[in-house]
Amino acid sequence: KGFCVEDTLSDKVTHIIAEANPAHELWSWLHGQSLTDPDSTNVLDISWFTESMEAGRPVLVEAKHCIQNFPSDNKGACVGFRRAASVLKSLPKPLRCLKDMEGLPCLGDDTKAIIEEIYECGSSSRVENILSDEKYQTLKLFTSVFGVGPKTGDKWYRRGLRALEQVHSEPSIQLNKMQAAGFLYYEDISKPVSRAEAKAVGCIIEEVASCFSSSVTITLTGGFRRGKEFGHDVDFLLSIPEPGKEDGLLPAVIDRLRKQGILLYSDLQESTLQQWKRPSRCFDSMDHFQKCFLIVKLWTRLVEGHREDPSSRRDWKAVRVDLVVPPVDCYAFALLGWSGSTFERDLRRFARLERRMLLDNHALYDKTTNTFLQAKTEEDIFAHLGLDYIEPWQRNA
Ligand code: DCT
Ligand code: MG
Repeated sequence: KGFCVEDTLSDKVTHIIAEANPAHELWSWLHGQSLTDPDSTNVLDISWFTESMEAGRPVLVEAKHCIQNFPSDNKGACVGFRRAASVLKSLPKPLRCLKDMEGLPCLGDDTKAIIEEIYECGSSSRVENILSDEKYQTLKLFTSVFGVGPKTGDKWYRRGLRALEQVHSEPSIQLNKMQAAGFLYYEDISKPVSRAEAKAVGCIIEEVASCFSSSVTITLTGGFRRGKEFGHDVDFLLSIPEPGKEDGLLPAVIDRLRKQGILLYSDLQESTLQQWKRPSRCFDSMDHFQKCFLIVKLWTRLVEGHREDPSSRRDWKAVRVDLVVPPVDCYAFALLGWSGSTFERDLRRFARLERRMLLDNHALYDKTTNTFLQAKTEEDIFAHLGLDYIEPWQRNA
């Protein structure tokens, strides 16, 4: 949403999940690297998680976090703090006193000063200043609307607008269709979606998709597949075994949801797979599958464990839903990509740097043999990469 500075990690660095029994290969690779930041002469201190590994502690450490916290003078305070926060989050238990900071990697002087202040005064003045900064607050508010990115948020801020009501009542502002839906259903879609709600949405999508073809399968992806209990939306992959038959699926799903009176917003994006393959296939962080971004009306009575709330004005909730339809030969790659989180990006980097392979949401290409490697399952992809399989719940970065 624009508050995150894009990762500028060294290309030398990849993702590792170190548990009691880690992915040893990644681990050894990490050790074999010269962990020097390209922008400075600092050398990353990995002694802290080496110790954890050697002690065989079941510490879920993401080496990425440690590396991201690698101090560097010119990457800005934002990245430094984000990295420090990641290290703190990856600790098996919270810091109890200042002494617990000792030996932790990548906590720079600025971060340490903030932690010290929090221990001494209960809060950090620097953090409080940012949180109460008007521009920060306004951009956070504006970009919380579906369809509003940092650029639009900043434009509205520079025009002197500070509240959503002001934007809404400003006659010169033309909201696009997405932003209009974002405002209309703001209250609902800014609330987290629960797993029970995701399940109820899954039943609806399954039912409407099966009207198109009984062979459609739907798979819950995104954060829920990684075991999260709440998300900001619900992501599904839809798949049809017969190649070529997927084209009409999403229009049919959208049409049926509309006829049922539960389609509040839809944005269908046709597949650009064919055009993009010509004249040459390139590897891309965007995918080219047919997909749609929806807001659906979910009747609360359909949600398992739902209790009637007499004070509630409505018996439904607007929920954001993303549906993606990859062709069957891309299914495993799409599943890996859409299961997130940033794990996929690190896996791509590992593939490229360590295996001379290119990975994206569509395919895996081996540059050494100049061949596309087929995969029916995510396990096949990990096997091609020579890695132990990493379960979705272990991919929460
Ligand atoms: N993704 C992708 N290509 C896109 C959009 C998303 O590969 N064009 C991946 C990244 C994560 C995953 O799909 C789902 O996206 P989100 O719903 O944004 O992330 P999430 O992990 O499901 O987060 P949340 O729980 O908040 O929904
Ligand atoms: Mg999601």
